[in-house]
Amino acid sequence: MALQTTYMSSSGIFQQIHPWQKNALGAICFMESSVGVNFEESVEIPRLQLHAPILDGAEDACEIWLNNTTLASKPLRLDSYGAIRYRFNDEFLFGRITLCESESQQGEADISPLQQATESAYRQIFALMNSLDYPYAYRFWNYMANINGISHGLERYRQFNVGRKDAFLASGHEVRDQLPAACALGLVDTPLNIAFLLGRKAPIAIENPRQVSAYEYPEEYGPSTPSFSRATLLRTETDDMLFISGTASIVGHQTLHQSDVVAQTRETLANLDAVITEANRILNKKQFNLQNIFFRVYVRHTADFPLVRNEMQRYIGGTIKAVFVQADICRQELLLEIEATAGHILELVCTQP
Ligand code: 3EB
Repeated sequence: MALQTTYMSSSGIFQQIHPWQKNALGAICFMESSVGVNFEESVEIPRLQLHAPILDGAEDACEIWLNNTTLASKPLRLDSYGAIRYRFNDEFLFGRITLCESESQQGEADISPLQQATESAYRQIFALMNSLDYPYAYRFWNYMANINGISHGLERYRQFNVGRKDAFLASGHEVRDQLPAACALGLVDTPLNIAFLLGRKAPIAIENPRQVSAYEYPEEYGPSTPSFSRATLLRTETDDMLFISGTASIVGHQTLHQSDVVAQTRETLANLDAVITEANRILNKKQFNLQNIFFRVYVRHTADFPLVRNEMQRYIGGTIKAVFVQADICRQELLLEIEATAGHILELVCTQP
């Protein structure tokens, strides 16, 4: 068994000495408020701590990435590199980097702080990949403040795209058909926060036949195209893991169903279905479907949450495995974005000690 992911509450994480902790590569935690939570690094796993309301009532939700091969082999190691904290073994590395936008000001004055911070963050990540010999990035999670805001004559998401692309180009990673999966969301009042998953086995990059590849978007979406693929598929000896990028109501390169959150939900699910079908075609078996993948749903307007959930329920049927959080989406007209992981999802790891 290679990678596994699970969800638990942060109180579960902070309870001491859970056996799963020694297999945890890292965590991405969403929480409404930080009050009452002990943020001390009592748990030695790299953790992205994101301020975002959970829409189904929970106080917080942490996605934990586990590597269970380590049960039988060497323990995971924790280390840092520049502003990166990471945990790793011989197969996988999970890292996170947090940069304030004012921290990287040495550059030219006409380059925005967000663009500079983004380029700096990605350059550090690529340098780490080089120095530790993890040649492949499977997945990036990107969170920034005020993603639709405009400064320096450019929307902030587009500034992010310029900084990211420049770092990809500088390090030789801007290769079509070999880009990692990703998502990019806006949160209230956050520094630039990036988590990533690296490895030593090449993934297969997957595109969506219904969509223009993001790295080929026309210039109307900004001066630099977004450096990501629609999904990455990781085949190991024991199983296959699918990392699906943030997916939205985009067909071709155009946003569809402005102001209609139900129709956007349906279109997004059709896109997810198309990506899954593409993965199954490459695997030559019906491995993945909408019922056996785990979703994280980012909803722009809190009030839309019941409409999104109902439409997902209607479209997919059965029990859907999803966490819903409030976040801003990278195009002003987009009302939701859904990312997904398929492979080995643990239903529950956390039990009372
Ligand atoms: C889109 O399809 C919607 O910039 O990393 C989705 C996933 C989106 C990842 C990124 C952006 C990103 O263009 C937005």
